[in-house]
Amino acid sequence: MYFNIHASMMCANFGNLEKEVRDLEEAGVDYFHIDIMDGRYVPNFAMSLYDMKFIAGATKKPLDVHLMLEHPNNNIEMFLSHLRPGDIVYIHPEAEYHPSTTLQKVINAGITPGIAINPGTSVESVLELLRIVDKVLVMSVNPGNAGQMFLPYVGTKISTLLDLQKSMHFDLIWDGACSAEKIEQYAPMGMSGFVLGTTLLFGKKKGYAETIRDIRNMEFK
Ligand code: S6P
Ligand code: MG
Repeated sequence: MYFNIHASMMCANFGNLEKEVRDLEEAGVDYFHIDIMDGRYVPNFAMSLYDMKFIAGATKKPLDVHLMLEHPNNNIEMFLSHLRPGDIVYIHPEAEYHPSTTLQKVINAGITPGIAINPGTSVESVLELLRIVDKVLVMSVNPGNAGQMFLPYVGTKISTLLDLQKSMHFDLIWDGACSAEKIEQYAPMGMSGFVLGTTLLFGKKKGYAETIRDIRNMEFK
C-alpha cells in the first residue's frame, strides 16, 4: 500500500533550509508541503511567496501549497507562476466569494487544484467543489499553527469523505497532528497522503531517514 508523505516545511529548520530540503528528499518524502499564511485568514504568518519559490528551486520533487489567504483570487497568479505541473494548490473555500473561479485559475495554469476543509466546515457546504478538485486536504486541527492537538470530532467527516472519494475521484490528504497511529488507521482506509509536522517528523531524536523508513515499514492490518 503506497501513500504519500508530505513534509510540512513550516516546521523545518530555517537556519539551513537548503540542507533540510536535501535531507528530506534523501529520506524519501514525496511532497514539500508549504503553508502560506497572511495573518488575516489565520492568526499567524508562517511561510510566504519567496520561501515557496526557494524550495521550488531547490528540489525536483512536487510541492503542495496550502494557501491560508483571504481572497486568494486577488494574487494567486504570483504563486502559480513559480509552480510546475504535478504541484498542488489548495485554497480554503470560505476565504473566497467564488472559490470555483479561483480553482479554475489553478487548472488553467496546469497546476493540480485542491481545497482544504477546516474542522468546522461541513462536507455538504463544499460538495460542488469536490467535483472540480483532484485533491482534498482535510484539516484535523484549525489552520494557523503547527503542534496543535488532534480534534477527534473530525473523524466522522473523514469517514464521510473516504466514502465520497469512491464515487467522486479526488484524493484525500491528512493535515494536522498526524501520528504513526493515524497513518496505521487511515492509510488502509484509502487516505492517499499525510502531512507530517512536529508530531511525527520534525524536532525528533530520530533523523528524517529513520522516521520515514519506520513509516514505510509499518505493518498494516
Ligand atoms: C496548520 C498547517 C499544517 C501544519 C501541520 C504541522 O495551519 O496547515 O500543515 O504545518 O499540522 O504538523 P503538526 O504535527 O505539528 O500538527
Ligand atoms: Mg498545511
